[in-house]
Amino acid sequence: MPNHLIIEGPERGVLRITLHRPEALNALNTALLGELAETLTGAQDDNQVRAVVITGSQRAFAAGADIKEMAERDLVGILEDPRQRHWATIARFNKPIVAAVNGFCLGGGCELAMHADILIAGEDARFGQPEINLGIMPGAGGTQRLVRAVGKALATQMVLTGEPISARRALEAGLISEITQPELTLERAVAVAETIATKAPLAVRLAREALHKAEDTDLATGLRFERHAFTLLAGTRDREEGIRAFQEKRPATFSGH
Ligand code: DAK
Repeated sequence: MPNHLIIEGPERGVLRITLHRPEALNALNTALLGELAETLTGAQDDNQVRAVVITGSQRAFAAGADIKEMAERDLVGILEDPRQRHWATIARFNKPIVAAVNGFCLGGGCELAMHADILIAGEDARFGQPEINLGIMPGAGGTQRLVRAVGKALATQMVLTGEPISARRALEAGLISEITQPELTLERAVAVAETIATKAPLAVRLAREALHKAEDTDLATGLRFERHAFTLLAGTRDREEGIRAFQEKRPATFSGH
């Protein structure tokens, strides 16, 4: 049983994971990250889970890595840090993640949010990479994913000054896709995840992989991947079902085959 997460569902194809370390603004200690990695590993093998929502509290999505825990690690401790393995597991998760972000979303918290496929934030959310204030730098993808999400100019300003940006700025820059009233963020994220959960799982999986390719390959390679993935889907029963349902003017029921 996880101690630092609240797990609900899956309901209507959506598993909800709430980060729950209120005493530390959901700072990501090793135990929490391990529980998250384990939960996602289980969700990957569970056909009932078609999408995941990760959220925190109204006050904080997560205020970063646990600084108190980090203080105890020397260079060798960091080299052998089990958190790296947990981050790698989270990054490999192969179903869509929607992040519902309110309040502080800082450091490792911002990096975790950037592992999501879709970010929805309350108007009070603050995104930042304040590691520089501690004499360190982002270590879970913050320099790489942030540049891809908001562009080099804003990412550089955020990483080198440590100053956070507002949800409005994050929306303009492309880090998040929607802003909501803070009390509606989770509801909206769940609704988006439920919509995705009604789609053909194999199409979702391959479309997601193709979208990821756009971030780390050249255009020709990405287009080739898209073409192969598109062709693969021609062999699925869900494609037949989707097209037949359209012709018969009824909603499609996808099976994942
Ligand atoms: N770690 C541990 N405890 C934290 C915390 C954190 N990141 N953030 C907040 N807390 C704790 C506070 O210590 C306080 O607990 P008590 O002292 O009362 O016991 C409680 O949460 C409430 O915080 P505050 O009293 O400070 O609340 P305020 O509203 O006044 O301020 C704040 C909120 C978010 C502005 C402030 O707490 C703050 O600046 N927090 C630190 C934010 C930060 O610097 N985050 C970056 C951490 S470094 C890596 C992967 C990832 C990383 C590195 C390597 N590898 C895989 C290699 C990531 C690094 C980081 O994220």
